[in-house]
Amino acid sequence: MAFRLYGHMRQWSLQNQCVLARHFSKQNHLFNKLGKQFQTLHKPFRTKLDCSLYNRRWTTTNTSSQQPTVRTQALLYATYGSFALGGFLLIAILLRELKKKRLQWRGIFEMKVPGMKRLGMYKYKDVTLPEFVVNELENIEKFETTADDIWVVSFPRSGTTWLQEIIYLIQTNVNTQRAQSKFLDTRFPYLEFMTPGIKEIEKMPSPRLLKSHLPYSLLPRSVQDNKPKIIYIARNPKDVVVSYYYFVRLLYPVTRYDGEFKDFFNLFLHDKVMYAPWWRHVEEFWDRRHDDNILFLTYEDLKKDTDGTIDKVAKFLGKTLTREQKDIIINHCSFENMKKNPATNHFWFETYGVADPKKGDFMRKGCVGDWANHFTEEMNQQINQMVGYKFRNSDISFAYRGTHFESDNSETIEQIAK
Ligand code: PPS
Repeated sequence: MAFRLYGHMRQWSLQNQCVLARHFSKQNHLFNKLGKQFQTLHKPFRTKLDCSLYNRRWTTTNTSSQQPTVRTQALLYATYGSFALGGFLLIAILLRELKKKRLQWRGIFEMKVPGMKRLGMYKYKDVTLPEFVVNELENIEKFETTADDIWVVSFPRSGTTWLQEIIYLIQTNVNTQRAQSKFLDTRFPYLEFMTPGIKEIEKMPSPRLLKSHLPYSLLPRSVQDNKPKIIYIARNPKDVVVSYYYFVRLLYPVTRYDGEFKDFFNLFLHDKVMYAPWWRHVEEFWDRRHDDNILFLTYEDLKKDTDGTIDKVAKFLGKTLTREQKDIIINHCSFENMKKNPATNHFWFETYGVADPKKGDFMRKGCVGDWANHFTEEMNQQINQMVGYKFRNSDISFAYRGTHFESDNSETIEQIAK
């Protein structure tokens, strides 16, 4: 486009101006008409617009001395504009390519995730990571954790928030007032997220409470050396994928994802959702469940036996709770209470434009087995096969309805959903 315009200019100076003027005259026939109307309608105004395209007739008969200047100027501006635009585009493309190459040297590869229109997704060490995590990878690797730190780690949508609130209360001598006075994300920050950011987290006093969705293999190197306490929470993959689907849609302003459930299900199955593969995430912690600094929990156990699971967590943290304290925790951390508590329900997502309130809530249903309302028989078989295959050498099992059982192939979805 820019070259064509420049060509027109060269033509202008070399050939008869009238030839070009005739060319414009044809193209601007409509402009001429409009110009005439404009002249009659806005006569007093016209004198001010001496250089306007509207108050000239671009015809072969017009030989006004100003005519070529106006046209030349217009063409010049258009040329400069095109060059500038082209230049910016070129620089943007070059910078993008450069960033891509730099990431590739570090083993980070950009991915195409169908439906994820806004959020950039990458593969690093076979893990799917969103752009905001990739930007922090170097700082994450270098982050110094201490033996006093307490971590909650999970694959997204596995009950992290629930467990975080329980741990916060256990650690603060069940101070519910303090818990209600600040957002959970401030009290118990998400390591790899932009806010508050690693620099701020580093300044927090010990013992720090930290949340991460990273698999064990991508946690900071210091985790292996300093062995902080890590409480891992896993959830059955069927409920994870349903909860995750609604979550990614909720974050529409960030993800621009509005695909159907079956499409998201396929992304999950093909390890294309953030922090996937799910099975590897779980396996890495399951294999370390006997380590002194690791406690492995499940969402389904926390749901079925909240009391007993709180005891386990307290014991792991070296705390003893009275019956009364436990009751306060159970009540404060019930689904209904956490859903209406602004410090835990992530309503700030909406305030900061991260979530689209029309698409639902962060705290959705909080139950075991909602997958049966979304899965087809085929999906159910696919997940069962995936779990069976990936964990073929493992003794792990998942509860899909609140009780553990090895396989639910024998029951139909309708039976399970009841
Ligand atoms: S996130 O975004 O990854 O941190 O989400 P996460 O907190 O891991 O998981 C969100 C799901 O946990 C449910 N939840 C609860 N269930 C029962 N009781 C309580 N108190 C509770 N708090 C959170 C939440 O509703 C999400 O599950 P779904 O199935 O979508 O409702």
